[in-house]
Amino acid sequence: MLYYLLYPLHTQHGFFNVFKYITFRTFGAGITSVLLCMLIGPSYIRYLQRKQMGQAIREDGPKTHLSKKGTPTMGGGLILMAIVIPTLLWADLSNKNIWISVISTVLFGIVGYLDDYKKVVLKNSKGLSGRQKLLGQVLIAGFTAYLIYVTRDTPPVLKFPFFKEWSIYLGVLFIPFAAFVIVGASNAVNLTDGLDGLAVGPTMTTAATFLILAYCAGHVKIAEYLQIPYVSGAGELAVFCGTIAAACLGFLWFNTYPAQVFMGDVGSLALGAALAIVAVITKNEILLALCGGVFVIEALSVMAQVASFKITGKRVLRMAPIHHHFELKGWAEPKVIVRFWIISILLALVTLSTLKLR
Ligand code: 57M
Repeated sequence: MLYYLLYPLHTQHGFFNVFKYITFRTFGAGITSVLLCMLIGPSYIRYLQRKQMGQAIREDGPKTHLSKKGTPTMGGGLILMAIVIPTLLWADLSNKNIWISVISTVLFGIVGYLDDYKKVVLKNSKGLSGRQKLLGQVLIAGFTAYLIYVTRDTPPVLKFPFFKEWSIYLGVLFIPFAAFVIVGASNAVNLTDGLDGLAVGPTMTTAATFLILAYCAGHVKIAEYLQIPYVSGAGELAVFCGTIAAACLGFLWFNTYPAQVFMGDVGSLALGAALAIVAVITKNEILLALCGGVFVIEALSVMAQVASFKITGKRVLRMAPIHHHFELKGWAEPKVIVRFWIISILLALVTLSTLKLR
């Protein structure tokens, strides 16, 4: 919005010319996100406490988690506010990628909210059934993938890092593939959100990495120089990624150990979807799996545990997802969290290195 209101003034006052630059608007949006979290956070948490939005803790989890009972959840509402408001304020609203990303992220947040509401307010510990949740995610992801497919101006191909000539032409199969990536990422972040700040860290590093990837993909000269696909209009997603990273940074102020608030499914489902949508639009689905490697490992640990238990009756881990396995090995919660963050930072650096190693 500010782009429309203030950029035209540059003819009278040269300063407003700065609103033309995506970099300036990305920083502006990011700072707005963090400020929103800091300013609204305390009252939002008090609101959740007043409304008794306390987390119920499962008995079969690590015993150290029992002390977390009653921690307010659904803090993801704060994250979504700190993503949507600054994006609408600072991004170029004529950009289709912005609308597809924001609307789909909010819709995923609504699915998560319904699950949280059923669990926390209606005291139905199961929340939405797995089938209901998955159906909602698949429908939203399928519609999002369809929109990206019909509005794209690049061929529907799967690109590979390191091998610039490699690509797989997907055609209309792009739609189910993209939907799978979005639903998979959403659930992977959801599974990862099981320790204080554990999901927020990798989301921040992934969003910051995709801020750079989106900016490069949307810049003709940089895309040509790096020999990556040029995706017109993708650069504006740097503003959106900036708000995701900044909103997570602001939320971490309250979610860091010992957490004053959990994000809830309203946050985790939305954040996973948001990252995946940016990856799909910028043709970086494989880099999403690399950069979001912690999310992938968490999801694979659950699949391995459930498969092994079903086939052999034995567990491969002391408990899945893998962050609980390390807790049961005796690692203190902050140690597990920070070590997973370190891995995410290393994966983000490797992801960025693929821009040159082609
Ligand atoms: C999402 N939710 C956390 C919080 C957060 C198939 C199976 C692997 C499913 C999985 C599951 O239920 N996953 C749901 C993870 C929960 O966090 C809430 O959920 C939101 C995110 N969706 O925002 O509202 C608990 O996580 C802890 N937490 C923190 N700090 C945070 O900042 O400490 C969350 C955020 C919270 C809190 O204790 O209550 C969760 O873990 O449920 N199930 C599991 O992950 C369970 N694993 C399991 O059953 N493993 C089995 C088989 C099925 C694989 C096995 O290993 O044999 C574990 N989770 C729990 N108890 N709570 C272990 C049992």
